[in-house]
Amino acid sequence: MGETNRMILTFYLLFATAMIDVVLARRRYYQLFVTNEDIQPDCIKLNISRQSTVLINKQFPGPEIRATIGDILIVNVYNQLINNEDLTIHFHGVLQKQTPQMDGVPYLTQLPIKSGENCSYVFRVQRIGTFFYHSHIGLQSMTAFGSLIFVDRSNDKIIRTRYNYTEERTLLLSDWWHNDRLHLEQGLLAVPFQWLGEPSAIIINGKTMFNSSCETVNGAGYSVINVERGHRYRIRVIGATTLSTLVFGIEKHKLLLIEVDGNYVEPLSVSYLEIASGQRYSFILDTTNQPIKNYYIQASIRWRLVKPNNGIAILRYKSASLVNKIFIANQTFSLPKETVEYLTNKLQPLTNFTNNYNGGKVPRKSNQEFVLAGGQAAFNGTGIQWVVNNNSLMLEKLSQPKSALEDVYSNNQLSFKTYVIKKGQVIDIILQNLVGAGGVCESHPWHTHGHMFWEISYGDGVYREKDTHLFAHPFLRDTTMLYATSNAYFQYVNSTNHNKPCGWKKIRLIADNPGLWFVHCHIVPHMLMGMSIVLEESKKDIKMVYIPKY
Ligand SMILES: [Cu+2]
Repeated sequence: MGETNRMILTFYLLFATAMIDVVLARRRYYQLFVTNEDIQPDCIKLNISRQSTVLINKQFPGPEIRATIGDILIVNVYNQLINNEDLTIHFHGVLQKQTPQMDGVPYLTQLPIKSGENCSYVFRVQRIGTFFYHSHIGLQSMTAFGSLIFVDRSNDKIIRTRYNYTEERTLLLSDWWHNDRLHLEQGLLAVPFQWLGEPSAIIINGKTMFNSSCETVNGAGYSVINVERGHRYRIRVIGATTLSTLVFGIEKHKLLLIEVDGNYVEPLSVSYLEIASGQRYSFILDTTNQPIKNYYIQASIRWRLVKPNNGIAILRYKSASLVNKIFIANQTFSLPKETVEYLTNKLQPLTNFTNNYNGGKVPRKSNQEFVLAGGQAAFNGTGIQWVVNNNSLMLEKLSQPKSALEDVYSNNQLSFKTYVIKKGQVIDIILQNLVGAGGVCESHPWHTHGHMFWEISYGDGVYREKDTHLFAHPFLRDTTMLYATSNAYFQYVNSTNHNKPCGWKKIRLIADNPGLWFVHCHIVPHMLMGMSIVLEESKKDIKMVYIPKY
């Protein structure tokens, strides 16, 4: 057989194998109806119209989506919003290999779903772990989100056996404002912009009580997590906040941390978690030696000056008396203050775990390195914006007739700057934290679409290559906190470091996923005000595989 013929045959065989694979894979269908609803998640009835709150299937949080590795996931999304609002759904942490068009970023990977229209997101489930889906338009994700759990029989059995847990629970943490969401959104995009202010409440699984003027007996206004003494539980915690970075703890309980952003790590016993927007964790909760009672579950804001302290849920042991405790906001057990570099360099990947990305190996060197310096800048005509390398990228204002992904695919010029990375290369990105317009440093949770990355180094002030000290055991995640390391946010104004850069973090990734990938601060107002860039990866190798729905 000639070389060419053999290549053609190989191609067809590969193609045929892929097709059989797609045909045989199990399909899992979900329908998401997105509507405007009036809700009072923190028990406070307001004298304003809350019709602009966006819910999925009239639930808060939205329904859980759960699938197994290898499944084809089909999520049909119906935009039934009033006010002519656009919609897209992003599957946070899903790498979308070969399906970059399913990433749900408006004008970048798709045109928004218009009011009255619908769209099917179809992709293959490629990795296990804790994820979530959320709207990627405006501030809709304040309430339009839900958990996304991917499992795999053999790997989950290993984990389940190792930690001997029987059941799972999921906690979604979010924040809530006593203002109209659309009004807040318009303020952020106005010239000059109007900041949305601090949230009124921290919400756990769709509930809390703003203050103790609500019903306090039996914890009627709080989410209740039911457990039984003598068991071990896997608790998945999802940071679905719009703005807030939270510390999270359970009264009188230790948390055995086992998963970070969809990657298993060597277990670490902690007394609390810090969860920024976009981050996820799993921990094991052991109820063996605890008195049968009701316990506080608490989430509190850190890294902001004003901190509503009302993020409460209840861990209720089976047979615990319903009236043995009156839960009152602001009187819960105390969680630690701000901790710089909370888990940085303190975890390592779970060893001998077959499902590890890149065989569990961290590339020892990079081929390309660039700095993303995030801060604020004032522009003529638009006033102060959030920027990366002095450029403010606001995707929703692009309003182009085609998605950028389609443009790149057809070799058209893009209307915005991208960061080009090449196939197979190892890329180092330095996230440099710059002082904001008010002279203060803030913390920013940076998220990469299409990629996980290793955190490999960090430091104070301005990044200098000679300051790089590679971590011994880098672990993978997809959302990392860029801390205000020179001085905490709340001390900065009075410090001698005033107006100096606030620290940096270096991350490493492998360019193994051709596409256009959004990289941004996951604080939604910062993202909307431009704190984002686009990775243009291996343009010539971009594939947009359309998987049949049936
Ligand atoms: Cu930010």
